[in-house]
Amino acid sequence: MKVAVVGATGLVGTEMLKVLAERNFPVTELLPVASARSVGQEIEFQGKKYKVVSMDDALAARPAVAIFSAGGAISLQEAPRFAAAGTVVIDNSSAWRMDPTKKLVVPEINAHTLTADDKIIANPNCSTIQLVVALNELHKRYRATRIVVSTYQSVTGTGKQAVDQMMQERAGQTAGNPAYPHRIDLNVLPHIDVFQDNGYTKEEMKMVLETKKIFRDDSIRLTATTVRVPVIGGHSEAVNVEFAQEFDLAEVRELLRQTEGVELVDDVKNNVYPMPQGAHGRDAVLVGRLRRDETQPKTLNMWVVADNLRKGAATNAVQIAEVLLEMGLLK
Ligand code: 2RA
Repeated sequence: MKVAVVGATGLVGTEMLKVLAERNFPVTELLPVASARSVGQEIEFQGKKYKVVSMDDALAARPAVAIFSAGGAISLQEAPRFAAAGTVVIDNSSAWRMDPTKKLVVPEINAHTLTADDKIIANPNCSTIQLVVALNELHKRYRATRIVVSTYQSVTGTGKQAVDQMMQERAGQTAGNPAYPHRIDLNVLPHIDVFQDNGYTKEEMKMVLETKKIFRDDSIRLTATTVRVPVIGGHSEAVNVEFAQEFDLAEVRELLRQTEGVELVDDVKNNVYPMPQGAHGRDAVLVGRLRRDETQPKTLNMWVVADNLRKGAATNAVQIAEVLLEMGLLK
């Protein structure tokens, strides 16, 4: 199967290639697409060398599926061209996520809604994916009514420029080409993406809007504070969730053990809890620090960690492609 990866040389694109290979997705011909300056650059995939190609050359090759991670502007311009040519596009940018005609898919939750009509499919934001995977079975059983999330997001969510800034600062240098308006090493920034008129950032509003769309429940009240921290390996989230129904903590644990994509990591007596270093390079969403919110009934606190480049982006996108393949929707 011809597969295009648009943004193939970025942090997420590189992870997409890794995940496609790891999961033995049936790629017979890879079309790595990147910016004009990268065309001709060689990359290796499954022991074969491929040259980076232009967007037009990838389009002309008529791939069965194109996985995009190249920013919203490129997705808005190019995804419809691929779709019109018969390619199914899975897009990791925010361009299509809130489009009412496009599906926003986390396979463990709503892959069953996919049909042959879905030619552009949106991959949710990384911080949303790990939240809804962790909440999925709990929401079905107790119905989440209000969610308060504080995130601690890895610099890898911004990209290579941010990782370079952190490492240069860590080495005692002044960052040559900083990604952030402030120092990130030994610091935290309560600022991810741009500020909106309501005082929230776009990252925070993504969690609000995407969670409602994925759970198909506009009544869920969610408020978020998203924070950049000098970490690699994954995003962490402190989640306070109020349910419509009272819960039993032992049952919550069992439901989490049964939740697809979740790994319960919760034994505080032995200092066992989720951490980015435990999530790095893996696809599981780690959940721990389970405890009641003792200030009000029907409310649970938990700590959720996942590798934002993997389940938060690349693996979720490849899992969508796998579902499409299983459903016979990729030609
Ligand atoms: C971030 N979730 O962490 C956003 C996009 N990857 O920067």
